[in-house]
Amino acid sequence: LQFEDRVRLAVHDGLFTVHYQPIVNSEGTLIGFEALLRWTDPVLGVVPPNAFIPVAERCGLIVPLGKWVLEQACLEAAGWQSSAGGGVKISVNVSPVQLTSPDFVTIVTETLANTGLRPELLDLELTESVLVEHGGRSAEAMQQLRALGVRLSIDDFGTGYSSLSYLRDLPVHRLKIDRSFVRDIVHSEAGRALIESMIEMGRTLKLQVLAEGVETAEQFEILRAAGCDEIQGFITSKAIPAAQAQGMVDHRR
Ligand code: G
Ligand code: G
Ligand code: MN
Ligand code: NA
Repeated sequence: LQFEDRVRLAVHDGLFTVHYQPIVNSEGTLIGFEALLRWTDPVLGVVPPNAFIPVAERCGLIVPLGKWVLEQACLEAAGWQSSAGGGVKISVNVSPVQLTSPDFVTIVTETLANTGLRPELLDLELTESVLVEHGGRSAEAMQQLRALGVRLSIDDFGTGYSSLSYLRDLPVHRLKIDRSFVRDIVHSEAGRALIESMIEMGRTLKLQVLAEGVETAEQFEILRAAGCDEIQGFITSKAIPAAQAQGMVDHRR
């Protein structure tokens, strides 16, 4: 079987699950989760998203798969609101193929209606690559999503090859600074200066700023002191199954 056919089969057989990685504020309080696809195949074993997402994008399967992730994540997040007294956000990755597919905005609208999730609790993560040419369908979809009240984040911020002009022209709410910028902030002065400048830029533009891949207390403290709003990484937890995420919400203080 070709890899592409394995992906098709896995979608058909319901072998995908959604896991949730916690996001905390600078005080360490849980404020949301990022939904991350997981695939454990009986033949291939655990297949990482970096292996199957590009294939799913190429063969178009990312559209139904992404729709399913969105539905699962919104359903889970709607459940968190009743137990947490509201306010736990959900972030969902959206590939450029999905964003520019003709009925994406309709799918988001219907998913919110069907699950009862408040739009401002849904955050869609877009990569900079989607904004390279920011006329066109991407920009139009982003404006429509903004009108719905949904939040938009730039994922892997700093790694794309796009110009920064989209930060002025498009309705972005949050920057998720790529983990490659976090790795060396404790030991490299230049690394620290760079991430502090990125945080400062975000704040100046009145965007929320999140740092990804935070693994140590020293990194957390540097980011907090620099004014970073939100933290995501192994320091809190890797992505966990839905039942465990629900448990974290239930014990939230
Ligand atoms: O933890 P991790 O290995 O899950 O994620 C690897 C990459 O796969 C990340 O870049 C992440 O954005 C991407 N990814 C994970 N889940 C999804 C998903 O549901 N949709 C899309 N488009 N990308 C995803
Ligand atoms: O690209 P995106 O940010 O959507 O995907 C998140 C990816 O980063 C996932 O593969 C996830 O497992 C991984 N990840 C999350 N937290 C950490 C961390 O603290 N350290 C490292 N090395 N990877 C992380
Ligand atoms: Mn992401
Ligand atoms: Na990232």
